[in-house]
Amino acid sequence: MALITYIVINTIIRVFYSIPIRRESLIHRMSSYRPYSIKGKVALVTGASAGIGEACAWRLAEAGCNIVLLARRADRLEVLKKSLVEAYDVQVHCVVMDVRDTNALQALPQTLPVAFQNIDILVNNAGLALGMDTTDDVNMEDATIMLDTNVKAVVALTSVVSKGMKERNSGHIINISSVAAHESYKQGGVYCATKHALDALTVAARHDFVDTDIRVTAISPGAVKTEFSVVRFKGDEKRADDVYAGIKPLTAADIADNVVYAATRPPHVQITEINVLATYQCSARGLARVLLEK
Ligand code: 8X3
Repeated sequence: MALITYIVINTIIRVFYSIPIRRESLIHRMSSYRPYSIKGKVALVTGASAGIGEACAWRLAEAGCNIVLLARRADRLEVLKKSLVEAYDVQVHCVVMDVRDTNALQALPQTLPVAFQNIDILVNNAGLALGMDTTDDVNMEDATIMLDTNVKAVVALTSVVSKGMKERNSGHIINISSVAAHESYKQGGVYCATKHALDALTVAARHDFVDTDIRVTAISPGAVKTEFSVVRFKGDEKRADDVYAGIKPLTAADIADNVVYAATRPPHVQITEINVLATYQCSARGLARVLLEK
């Protein structure tokens, strides 16, 4: 009896003390997981003069990337370039271009300074929504701008940049997509169609590059407060603000964080997609205006 009691107590003591020891060693082993360094890589960001693009430029520069900033607004790009160089001592090159200029886009890599020609990380961020039209009343001018910016430009730039990536057998294509890539909503037909197309392009690229070291990622955010809604509602700030009323929307920095996360996973890890919504959001139009009542 005494022997049995001894064995039971002994076993309990051993189990009790071994749990924390095993936990500690597990924590130690898990904390040795290292993100992939992208220091010295060349990252090209489209739509870099504001919002998500600008936030991506900051975070990628912070991670040590040399950056190609591409956008239409030269003055904003120059200010951003100066700030990035001062803050992180990286190389930055500005390209003032409208991504709807397909010829200029396709000629881009060769026209860059040599140090920037081998693009390692392509962030296809430039994109917009214009208006909220019903199917029977579409503004074709707006529709064409959305299709050209959100789809055609991505096709053209990704094609020419990925050619170099394939030759070097390395690179990462990161497409800034949207919750609208996965669900369509009232008065959003064309915008949702462009983001569905971007999803198709993202998936197809992964198929095309499956036997290479190239990674392809889509980041699909919901309600992010940037110039997006002001542009969609053509300068109507009140309508734009109403989109985010009563919730705490995502910020450009939140999405840039997703981009950096995907880019800094070890080379054998391919983040296919990050779907991110605001906390009081469950779908594109499923927003609980919880903070309005507080
Ligand atoms: C932006 C999100 O819901 O306005 O891509 O389409 S939504």
